[in-house]
Amino acid sequence: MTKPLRVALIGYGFMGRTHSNAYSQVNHFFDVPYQPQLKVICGLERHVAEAFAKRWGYENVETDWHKVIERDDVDLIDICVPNNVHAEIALAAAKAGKAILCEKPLALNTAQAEQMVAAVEEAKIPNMVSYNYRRVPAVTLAKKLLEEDRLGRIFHYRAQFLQDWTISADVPQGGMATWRLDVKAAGSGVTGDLLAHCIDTAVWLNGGITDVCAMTETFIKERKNVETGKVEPVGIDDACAFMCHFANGSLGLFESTRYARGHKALYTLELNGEKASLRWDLHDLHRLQYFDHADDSLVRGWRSVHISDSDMPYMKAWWVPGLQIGYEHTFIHQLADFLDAMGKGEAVSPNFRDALETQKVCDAVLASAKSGQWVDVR
Ligand code: SOE
Repeated sequence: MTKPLRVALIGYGFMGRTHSNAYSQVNHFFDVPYQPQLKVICGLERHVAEAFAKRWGYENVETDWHKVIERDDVDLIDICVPNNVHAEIALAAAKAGKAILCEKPLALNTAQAEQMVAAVEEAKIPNMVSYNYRRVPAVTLAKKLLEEDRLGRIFHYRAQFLQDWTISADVPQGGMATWRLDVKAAGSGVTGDLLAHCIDTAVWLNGGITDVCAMTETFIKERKNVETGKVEPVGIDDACAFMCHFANGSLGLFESTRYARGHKALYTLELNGEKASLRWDLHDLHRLQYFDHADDSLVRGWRSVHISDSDMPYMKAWWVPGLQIGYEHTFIHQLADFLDAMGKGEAVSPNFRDALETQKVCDAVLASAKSGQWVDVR
């Protein structure tokens, strides 16, 4: 028996679409205890929200998120708006006792994230943050291999997230499509937007990060702001690289940029252990590269494991062996796990508290880039 879960989605951009798709699909593929009901879509522009409601099947349209929180026909608030509004909405939703799914990064900074964690924990409401790449089956498989200690002692963790969409100085900042370039809306540049994904996955796979040493660069110093119409200084980091220590003694190297011509969303990660190594690449997301030193030396080499058989994480729910899935499925997996945990009254990961750890690393990275010193992650 599934119970209805009345959903209010705040934000009708790119993430609003990925989440809406997940609500529509989850019960077709997963036996979860809830059936999402698309109750309300909320966005600033009524005509856009109305078109979105029509396309995805939302019953109601609101333009003021405060009204959404006040509604008693809503159980879950899904926050898909720019980062600077996450905290305000989450605090109000927690006060109203609603479950919350929040897009990443959780907040603009650690202080805000701490307040948000306190609010959801005090209200005892189900909460989750959308670090979706954990739920790529190949990445979940990497976690399983690490839990089985197949890699042995870990020496190195390496991750990159490379894009190239802001190279032109004509790309503006601010507004619906380019708020990620406006420091007031985003909080930071690639550190909060892209490295946050890498950090979330890294901490999940390899444990906590203790200290960091970073550099950032803003290649284009001024851009037109869509909202004010004026050319304004750019406050975000266009690129960031950092090295770090993990609590398990391994060394980490992370790099992210929106200036890597030719790379659109190239998230790669690699772990090198005493017994084995593994490597994953978002452009080939259904494969996990695996090297096992215990293999017969005559045929030893990197294996490219195609993740499609039903014994692979999440794959039992999908098609038949050999047929792969993609990016949008990670949001469906995330929702399935959230609903499942909610039904059992259990916490899901990454929840607000997990995302606070990522926020702390991001803050330490930005502080280190500013000071030029190693910074402890507090
Ligand atoms: C930015 O371009 C972006 O859309 C991020 O905001 C997402 O989190 C990332 O998954 C893809 O790139």
